[in-house]
Amino acid sequence: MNLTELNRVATAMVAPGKGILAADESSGTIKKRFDAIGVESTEASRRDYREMLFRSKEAMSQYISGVILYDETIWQDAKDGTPLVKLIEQAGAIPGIKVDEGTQALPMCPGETVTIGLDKLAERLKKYYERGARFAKWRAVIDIGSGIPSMTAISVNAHALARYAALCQAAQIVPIVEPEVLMDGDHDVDRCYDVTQRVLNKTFQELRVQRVALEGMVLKPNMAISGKTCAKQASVEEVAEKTIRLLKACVPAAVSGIAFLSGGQSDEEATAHLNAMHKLGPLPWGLTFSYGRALQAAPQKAWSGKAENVTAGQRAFSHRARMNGLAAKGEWQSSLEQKAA
Ligand code: 5MM
Repeated sequence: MNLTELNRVATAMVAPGKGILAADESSGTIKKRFDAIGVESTEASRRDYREMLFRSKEAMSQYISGVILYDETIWQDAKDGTPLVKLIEQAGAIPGIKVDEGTQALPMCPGETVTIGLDKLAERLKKYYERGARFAKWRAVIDIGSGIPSMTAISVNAHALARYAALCQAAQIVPIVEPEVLMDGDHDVDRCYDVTQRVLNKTFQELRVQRVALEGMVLKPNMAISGKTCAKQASVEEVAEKTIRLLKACVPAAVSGIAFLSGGQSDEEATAHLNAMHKLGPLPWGLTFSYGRALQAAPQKAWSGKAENVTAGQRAFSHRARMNGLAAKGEWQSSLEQKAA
Protein backbone atom coordinates (compact mmCIF):
# COMPACT_ATOMS: atom_id res chain seq x y z
CA MET A 1 0.00 0.00 0.00
CA ASN A 2 1.33 3.43 -0.96
CA LEU A 3 -0.21 5.76 1.64
CA THR A 4 1.24 8.93 0.10
CA GLU A 5 -0.62 8.17 -3.13
CA LEU A 6 -3.86 7.23 -1.31
CA ASN A 7 -3.63 10.50 0.59
CA ARG A 8 -3.01 12.43 -2.64
CA VAL A 9 -6.18 10.97 -4.22
CA ALA A 10 -8.28 11.44 -1.07
CA THR A 11 -7.16 15.06 -0.78
CA ALA A 12 -7.98 15.70 -4.45
CA MET A 13 -11.49 14.28 -3.88
CA VAL A 14 -12.21 17.03 -1.35
CA ALA A 15 -10.22 19.84 -3.04
CA PRO A 16 -11.53 23.32 -2.13
CA GLY A 17 -14.60 24.25 -4.17
CA LYS A 18 -15.01 20.76 -5.63
CA GLY A 19 -17.09 17.73 -4.65
CA ILE A 20 -18.21 14.29 -5.75
CA LEU A 21 -21.04 13.33 -8.09
CA ALA A 22 -22.77 10.18 -6.80
CA ALA A 23 -23.98 8.61 -10.06
CA ASP A 24 -23.90 5.06 -8.69
CA GLU A 25 -27.62 4.33 -8.67
CA SER A 26 -28.15 0.61 -8.99
CA SER A 27 -30.53 -0.57 -11.74
CA GLY A 28 -33.57 -0.51 -9.41
CA THR A 29 -32.90 3.04 -8.19
CA ILE A 30 -32.20 4.55 -11.61
CA LYS A 31 -35.40 2.95 -12.86
CA LYS A 32 -37.31 4.78 -10.11
CA ARG A 33 -35.65 8.08 -11.10
CA PHE A 34 -36.40 7.48 -14.80
CA ASP A 35 -40.00 6.48 -14.04
CA ALA A 36 -40.44 9.89 -12.40
CA ILE A 37 -39.48 11.65 -15.66
CA GLY A 38 -41.26 9.19 -17.94
CA VAL A 39 -38.13 7.61 -19.41
CA GLU A 40 -37.74 3.87 -19.97
CA SER A 41 -34.66 2.53 -18.18
CA THR A 42 -32.57 0.56 -20.69
CA GLU A 43 -28.84 0.04 -20.96
CA ALA A 44 -28.79 2.66 -23.73
CA SER A 45 -30.90 5.29 -21.92
CA ARG A 46 -28.79 4.90 -18.77
CA ARG A 47 -25.66 5.32 -20.90
CA ASP A 48 -27.03 8.38 -22.72
CA TYR A 49 -28.04 10.04 -19.47
CA ARG A 50 -24.70 9.48 -17.78
CA GLU A 51 -22.78 10.44 -20.91
CA MET A 52 -24.67 13.74 -20.85
CA LEU A 53 -23.49 14.37 -17.28
CA PHE A 54 -19.87 13.37 -17.88
CA ARG A 55 -19.66 15.57 -20.99
CA SER A 56 -20.84 18.64 -19.02
CA LYS A 57 -17.58 20.54 -19.42
CA GLU A 58 -18.15 23.36 -16.94
CA ALA A 59 -19.41 21.14 -14.13
CA MET A 60 -16.92 18.33 -14.61
CA SER A 61 -13.78 20.43 -14.99
CA GLN A 62 -14.48 23.10 -12.36
CA TYR A 63 -16.69 21.70 -9.62
CA ILE A 64 -16.62 17.89 -9.71
CA SER A 65 -13.56 16.16 -8.23
CA GLY A 66 -14.76 12.59 -8.76
CA VAL A 67 -17.68 10.46 -9.92
CA ILE A 68 -19.00 7.34 -8.21
CA LEU A 69 -20.06 4.81 -10.84
CA TYR A 70 -22.19 1.69 -10.77
CA ASP A 71 -20.70 -1.57 -12.10
CA GLU A 72 -22.64 -1.38 -15.38
CA THR A 73 -21.42 2.18 -16.05
CA ILE A 74 -17.73 1.57 -15.45
CA TRP A 75 -17.69 -0.95 -18.33
CA GLN A 76 -19.84 1.15 -20.70
CA ASP A 77 -18.63 3.19 -23.67
CA ALA A 78 -20.02 6.51 -24.86
CA LYS A 79 -21.90 6.59 -28.17
CA ASP A 80 -18.65 7.33 -30.04
CA GLY A 81 -16.90 4.35 -28.42
CA THR A 82 -14.91 6.28 -25.77
CA PRO A 83 -15.11 4.51 -22.41
CA LEU A 84 -17.20 6.60 -19.99
CA VAL A 85 -14.31 6.33 -17.50
CA LYS A 86 -12.10 8.15 -20.04
CA LEU A 87 -14.63 10.99 -20.37
CA ILE A 88 -14.39 11.52 -16.62
CA GLU A 89 -10.59 11.44 -16.65
CA GLN A 90 -10.38 13.77 -19.65
CA ALA A 91 -12.49 16.30 -17.75
CA GLY A 92 -9.92 16.19 -14.93
CA ALA A 93 -12.08 14.23 -12.47
CA ILE A 94 -11.38 10.91 -10.75
CA PRO A 95 -13.47 7.80 -11.51
CA GLY A 96 -14.73 5.79 -8.53
CA ILE A 97 -16.89 2.70 -8.11
CA LYS A 98 -19.67 1.55 -5.78
CA VAL A 99 -18.65 -1.91 -4.60
CA ASP A 100 -21.30 -2.85 -2.07
CA GLU A 101 -24.00 -5.20 -3.28
CA GLY A 102 -26.90 -3.64 -1.43
CA THR A 103 -28.53 -4.59 1.84
CA GLN A 104 -29.96 -7.79 3.29
CA ALA A 105 -32.30 -8.31 6.24
CA LEU A 106 -30.32 -8.69 9.46
CA PRO A 107 -31.27 -11.89 11.32
CA MET A 108 -32.75 -11.37 14.81
CA CYS A 109 -33.09 -7.63 14.17
CA PRO A 110 -36.55 -6.96 12.68
CA GLY A 111 -36.59 -4.00 10.30
CA GLU A 112 -32.80 -3.67 10.14
CA THR A 113 -30.30 -4.50 7.42
CA VAL A 114 -26.66 -5.21 6.82
CA THR A 115 -24.76 -4.25 3.68
CA ILE A 116 -23.26 -7.17 1.75
CA GLY A 117 -20.55 -7.61 -0.91
CA LEU A 118 -17.33 -8.61 0.87
CA ASP A 119 -17.04 -12.02 -0.85
CA LYS A 120 -14.57 -11.82 -3.76
CA LEU A 121 -14.18 -8.07 -3.15
CA ALA A 122 -10.37 -8.27 -3.34
CA GLU A 123 -10.55 -9.69 -6.90
CA ARG A 124 -13.21 -7.20 -7.98
CA LEU A 125 -11.14 -4.27 -6.71
CA LYS A 126 -8.18 -5.39 -8.83
CA LYS A 127 -10.33 -5.29 -11.98
CA TYR A 128 -11.82 -1.90 -11.10
CA TYR A 129 -8.34 -0.47 -10.51
CA GLU A 130 -7.20 -1.72 -13.94
CA ARG A 131 -10.24 -0.02 -15.50
CA GLY A 132 -9.26 3.31 -13.85
CA ALA A 133 -11.13 3.48 -10.52
CA ARG A 134 -9.05 5.22 -7.87
CA PHE A 135 -11.67 5.28 -5.14
CA ALA A 136 -14.63 3.14 -4.09
CA LYS A 137 -17.80 3.47 -2.06
CA TRP A 138 -19.72 1.25 0.38
CA ARG A 139 -22.96 2.40 1.97
CA ALA A 140 -24.31 1.10 5.27
CA VAL A 141 -27.93 1.98 6.04
CA ILE A 142 -29.12 2.73 9.57
CA ASP A 143 -32.79 3.42 10.12
CA ILE A 144 -34.22 5.36 13.07
CA GLY A 145 -37.52 4.07 14.49
CA SER A 146 -39.13 2.79 17.62
CA GLY A 147 -36.46 0.64 19.34
CA ILE A 148 -34.03 0.91 16.43
CA PRO A 149 -31.23 1.12 15.57
CA SER A 150 -29.97 -1.78 17.66
CA MET A 151 -26.34 -1.94 18.69
CA THR A 152 -26.22 -5.19 16.68
CA ALA A 153 -27.05 -3.38 13.42
CA ILE A 154 -24.58 -0.60 14.16
CA SER A 155 -21.80 -3.09 14.99
CA VAL A 156 -22.17 -5.43 12.02
CA ASN A 157 -22.41 -2.55 9.58
CA ALA A 158 -19.38 -0.80 11.08
CA HIS A 159 -17.44 -4.06 10.94
CA ALA A 160 -18.30 -4.55 7.26
CA LEU A 161 -17.41 -0.93 6.44
CA ALA A 162 -13.98 -1.38 8.00
CA ARG A 163 -13.40 -4.75 6.26
CA TYR A 164 -14.24 -3.07 2.94
CA ALA A 165 -12.03 -0.05 3.68
CA ALA A 166 -9.01 -2.19 4.55
CA LEU A 167 -9.45 -4.27 1.36
CA CYS A 168 -9.65 -1.07 -0.71
CA GLN A 169 -6.46 0.37 0.71
CA ALA A 170 -4.64 -2.93 0.14
CA ALA A 171 -5.74 -2.62 -3.52
CA GLN A 172 -4.51 1.01 -3.70
CA ILE A 173 -8.06 2.36 -3.84
CA VAL A 174 -9.32 5.14 -1.54
CA PRO A 175 -12.41 3.96 0.37
CA ILE A 176 -15.39 6.26 0.82
CA VAL A 177 -16.88 5.06 4.09
CA GLU A 178 -20.62 5.83 4.05
CA PRO A 179 -22.63 5.05 7.16
CA GLU A 180 -25.98 6.63 6.29
CA VAL A 181 -28.47 7.35 9.06
CA LEU A 182 -31.72 7.78 7.14
CA MET A 183 -33.87 10.92 7.32
CA ASP A 184 -37.10 8.87 7.15
CA GLY A 185 -39.33 9.29 10.20
CA ASP A 186 -40.61 11.91 12.61
CA HIS A 187 -37.59 11.99 14.94
CA ASP A 188 -36.03 15.36 15.75
CA VAL A 189 -32.56 16.66 15.00
CA ASP A 190 -31.25 15.68 18.46
CA ARG A 191 -32.26 12.05 18.00
CA CYS A 192 -30.49 12.06 14.64
CA TYR A 193 -27.44 13.59 16.38
CA ASP A 194 -27.40 10.87 19.07
CA VAL A 195 -27.81 7.98 16.64
CA THR A 196 -25.22 9.37 14.22
CA GLN A 197 -22.78 9.82 17.10
CA ARG A 198 -23.16 6.14 18.07
CA VAL A 199 -22.73 5.08 14.45
CA LEU A 200 -19.64 7.22 13.82
CA ASN A 201 -17.97 6.22 17.09
CA LYS A 202 -18.47 2.52 16.33
CA THR A 203 -17.31 2.97 12.73
CA PHE A 204 -14.06 4.69 13.73
CA GLN A 205 -13.46 2.09 16.43
CA GLU A 206 -13.71 -0.67 13.78
CA LEU A 207 -11.56 1.28 11.33
CA ARG A 208 -8.84 1.49 13.99
CA VAL A 209 -9.11 -2.20 14.90
CA GLN A 210 -8.78 -3.17 11.24
CA ARG A 211 -5.80 -0.81 10.72
CA VAL A 212 -7.35 1.44 8.11
CA ALA A 213 -5.16 4.50 7.44
CA LEU A 214 -7.38 7.50 8.12
CA GLU A 215 -5.20 9.72 5.88
CA GLY A 216 -6.20 7.56 2.92
CA MET A 217 -10.00 7.57 3.28
CA VAL A 218 -13.00 9.85 2.87
CA LEU A 219 -16.04 9.76 5.18
CA LYS A 220 -19.49 10.17 3.61
CA PRO A 221 -21.92 10.88 6.46
CA ASN A 222 -25.42 12.23 6.79
CA MET A 223 -25.90 15.62 8.41
CA ALA A 224 -27.48 16.04 11.86
CA ILE A 225 -30.92 16.83 10.54
CA SER A 226 -34.63 16.51 11.48
CA GLY A 227 -36.57 13.48 10.26
CA LYS A 228 -38.59 14.20 7.10
CA THR A 229 -41.93 14.13 8.91
CA CYS A 230 -40.80 15.76 12.16
CA ALA A 231 -43.17 18.60 13.05
CA LYS A 232 -40.31 20.86 14.13
CA GLN A 233 -37.72 21.17 11.35
CA ALA A 234 -34.31 22.42 12.49
CA SER A 235 -33.13 25.63 10.79
CA VAL A 236 -30.18 25.77 8.39
CA GLU A 237 -28.01 27.30 11.13
CA GLU A 238 -28.99 24.60 13.65
CA VAL A 239 -28.24 21.79 11.21
CA ALA A 240 -24.85 23.35 10.40
CA GLU A 241 -23.91 23.99 14.02
CA LYS A 242 -24.97 20.53 15.25
CA THR A 243 -23.39 18.70 12.32
CA ILE A 244 -20.03 20.41 12.81
CA ARG A 245 -20.15 19.83 16.59
CA LEU A 246 -20.93 16.15 15.97
CA LEU A 247 -18.21 15.65 13.37
CA LYS A 248 -15.58 17.42 15.48
CA ALA A 249 -16.45 15.10 18.36
CA CYS A 250 -16.34 11.88 16.31
CA VAL A 251 -14.04 12.27 13.27
CA PRO A 252 -10.28 12.39 13.83
CA ALA A 253 -8.43 15.26 12.12
CA ALA A 254 -6.27 12.66 10.33
CA VAL A 255 -9.21 11.79 8.05
CA SER A 256 -8.51 13.33 4.63
CA GLY A 257 -11.98 14.60 4.00
CA ILE A 258 -15.70 14.49 4.60
CA ALA A 259 -18.19 14.51 1.70
CA PHE A 260 -21.87 14.56 2.65
CA LEU A 261 -24.72 12.58 1.15
CA SER A 262 -27.90 14.60 0.54
CA GLY A 263 -30.27 11.87 1.77
CA GLY A 264 -33.51 13.30 0.37
CA GLN A 265 -32.96 16.99 1.17
CA SER A 266 -34.10 19.40 -1.50
CA ASP A 267 -31.40 20.68 -3.85
CA GLU A 268 -31.24 24.06 -2.23
CA GLU A 269 -31.37 22.79 1.35
CA ALA A 270 -28.39 20.51 0.72
CA THR A 271 -26.45 23.47 -0.71
CA ALA A 272 -27.47 25.88 2.08
CA HIS A 273 -26.46 23.42 4.82
CA LEU A 274 -22.99 22.83 3.37
CA ASN A 275 -22.51 26.57 2.90
CA ALA A 276 -23.53 27.35 6.50
CA MET A 277 -21.05 24.77 7.83
CA HIS A 278 -18.22 26.53 6.05
CA LYS A 279 -19.14 29.74 7.86
CA LEU A 280 -18.17 27.92 11.08
CA GLY A 281 -14.56 27.29 10.02
CA PRO A 282 -11.69 26.73 10.20
CA LEU A 283 -12.36 22.99 9.99
CA PRO A 284 -9.87 20.17 10.57
CA TRP A 285 -10.75 18.26 7.37
CA GLY A 286 -11.79 19.08 3.81
CA LEU A 287 -15.60 19.30 3.84
CA THR A 288 -17.68 18.98 0.69
CA PHE A 289 -20.57 17.24 -1.08
CA SER A 290 -21.01 13.77 -2.52
CA TYR A 291 -24.59 14.26 -3.62
CA GLY A 292 -26.71 11.98 -5.76
CA ARG A 293 -30.25 13.30 -5.80
CA ALA A 294 -29.36 16.91 -4.88
CA LEU A 295 -27.11 17.15 -7.97
CA GLN A 296 -29.17 15.11 -10.40
CA ALA A 297 -32.85 15.91 -9.81
CA ALA A 298 -32.66 19.13 -11.89
CA PRO A 299 -30.70 17.71 -14.86
CA GLN A 300 -32.95 14.63 -14.96
CA LYS A 301 -36.02 16.82 -15.23
CA ALA A 302 -34.48 19.12 -17.83
CA TRP A 303 -33.29 16.16 -19.96
CA SER A 304 -36.40 13.96 -19.71
CA GLY A 305 -34.85 11.43 -22.05
CA LYS A 306 -34.84 13.66 -25.16
CA ALA A 307 -31.71 14.18 -27.25
CA GLU A 308 -32.75 17.76 -27.99
CA ASN A 309 -32.68 18.50 -24.23
CA VAL A 310 -29.06 17.47 -23.67
CA THR A 311 -27.82 21.08 -23.53
CA ALA A 312 -30.58 22.03 -21.07
CA GLY A 313 -29.72 19.00 -18.92
CA GLN A 314 -26.04 19.94 -18.91
CA ARG A 315 -26.90 23.52 -18.02
CA ALA A 316 -29.01 22.35 -15.07
CA PHE A 317 -26.23 20.03 -13.89
CA SER A 318 -23.57 22.73 -14.21
CA HIS A 319 -25.72 25.14 -12.23
CA ARG A 320 -26.17 22.72 -9.31
CA ALA A 321 -22.50 21.74 -9.41
CA ARG A 322 -21.47 25.43 -9.33
CA MET A 323 -23.85 26.20 -6.45
CA ASN A 324 -22.44 23.32 -4.43
CA GLY A 325 -18.86 24.21 -5.41
CA LEU A 326 -19.46 27.69 -3.99
CA ALA A 327 -21.10 26.22 -0.87
CA ALA A 328 -18.01 24.05 -0.35
CA LYS A 329 -16.11 27.31 0.16
CA GLY A 330 -18.86 29.12 2.10
CA GLU A 331 -19.38 31.48 -0.86
CA TRP A 332 -22.95 30.54 -1.87
CA GLN A 333 -25.89 32.95 -1.57
CA SER A 334 -29.54 32.11 -2.23
CA SER A 335 -29.75 35.12 -4.57
CA LEU A 336 -27.51 33.19 -7.00
CA GLU A 337 -30.30 30.61 -7.33
CA GLN A 338 -32.90 33.26 -8.07
CA LYS A 339 -30.68 34.92 -10.65
CA ALA A 340 -30.27 31.62 -12.49
CA ALA A 341 -34.01 31.00 -12.42
C1 5MM B 1 -26.95 7.79 -6.00
O1 5MM B 1 -27.53 6.89 -5.06
C2 5MM B 1 -26.59 5.94 -4.55
C3 5MM B 1 -26.97 4.55 -4.88
O2 5MM B 1 -28.07 4.09 -4.22
P1 5MM B 1 -28.62 2.57 -4.53
O3 5MM B 1 -27.49 1.63 -4.33
O4 5MM B 1 -29.72 2.40 -3.54
O5 5MM B 1 -29.10 2.56 -5.93
C4 5MM B 1 -26.39 6.19 -3.04
O6 5MM B 1 -25.57 5.26 -2.42
C5 5MM B 1 -25.73 7.53 -2.92
O7 5MM B 1 -24.41 7.44 -3.36
C6 5MM B 1 -25.72 8.09 -1.53
O8 5MM B 1 -26.73 7.62 -0.70
C7 5MM B 1 -25.85 9.60 -1.63
O9 5MM B 1 -26.92 9.92 -2.48
P2 5MM B 1 -27.97 11.03 -2.06
O10 5MM B 1 -29.04 10.98 -3.12
O11 5MM B 1 -28.46 10.65 -0.69
O12 5MM B 1 -27.17 12.33 -2.05
